[in-house]
Amino acid sequence: MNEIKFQERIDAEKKIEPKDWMPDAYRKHLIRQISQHAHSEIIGMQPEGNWITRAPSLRAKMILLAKVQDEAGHGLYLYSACETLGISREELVKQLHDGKAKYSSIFNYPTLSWADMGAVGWLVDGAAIVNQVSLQRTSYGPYSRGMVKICKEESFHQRQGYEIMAEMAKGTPEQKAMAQDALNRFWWPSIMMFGPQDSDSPRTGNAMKWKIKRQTNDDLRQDFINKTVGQAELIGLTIPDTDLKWNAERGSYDFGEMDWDEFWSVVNGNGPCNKQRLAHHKKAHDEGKWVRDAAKAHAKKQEVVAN
Ligand code: BYC
Repeated sequence: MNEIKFQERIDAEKKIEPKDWMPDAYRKHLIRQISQHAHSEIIGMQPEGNWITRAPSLRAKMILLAKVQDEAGHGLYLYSACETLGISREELVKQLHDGKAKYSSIFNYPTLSWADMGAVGWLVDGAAIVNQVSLQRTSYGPYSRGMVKICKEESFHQRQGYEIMAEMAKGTPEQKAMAQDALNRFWWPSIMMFGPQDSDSPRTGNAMKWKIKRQTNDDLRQDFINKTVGQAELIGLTIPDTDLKWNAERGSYDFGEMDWDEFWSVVNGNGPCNKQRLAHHKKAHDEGKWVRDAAKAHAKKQEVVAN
């Protein structure tokens, strides 16, 4: 009975709130997805943090710093949204460290040049926006509201990345070559961010039924490609896909086959930087223990004073 009423609410486009009844599988599905999303934001600070000290101007450095801080904020909104489902932050971090929780495959690729800051902002944030604009309409209230705030900041992130690429593309031949090289390395991993093809996506069925996801992985990937091809053309860069071609009948670009072996290898912990990313997170977490202890002691003291 509960289950039928729950589905009726979803079908009527009503949001599910933390105290509402929900099937256990819905709760678990959300904890998995929202925590993966939160971990992505936090681990995603590493490839960009790598370039803060080497930004080519004070302006570029301030913008990059602000962007990386925004990612931390997004992680915190998402951890908070996830905690409303009855799991603690400690447990979520433990799941990440134990390899039980995933984060986006894209952050396991290295950032080798300043142009990569452009590619990350333009393509990675660009892909994230396409996914997250769709998730603004997700059925779980706290996740949906978090997405609204996050999307506003992501559009600034995407533009700062595109600005870097546009500047480099019209710079010296060496700068243009760096921009093209960054696009070559980040293109395929960026379109893999949308996950496996619908036919290989075990989670999509329930996610669509419960309106957690509003569009499938393939639909979102296609939207992103359609939006991005023209942006590359405008700044004179070439998308590294010889099969990319406008299909007038579909009103969409046809594109080449992704390397799914590479995708699953990165998802399963064997990408170029998986071990390094996790080791860095563990180290930072251990080094921050004194801050958590101090905050807890302070909260306890306030409680004693209040009583
Ligand atoms: N990477 O059935 P599927 C940012 C896993 S950060 C890793 O399609 P689902 C930014 C998937 O988890 C924002 N794993 O699953 C930060 C599942 O494994 P489990 C990044 C992936 O959930 C700093 C299995 O494969 N955005 O913007 O329906 C700087 C089967 O997949 C991936 C998010 O995190 C992947 N790419 O759909 C710059 C988005 N793809 O859990 C920028 C939030 C699939 O069953 N997440 N897997 O063991 C989502 O929207 C969805 O979870 C996905 C996958 C579309 C990723």
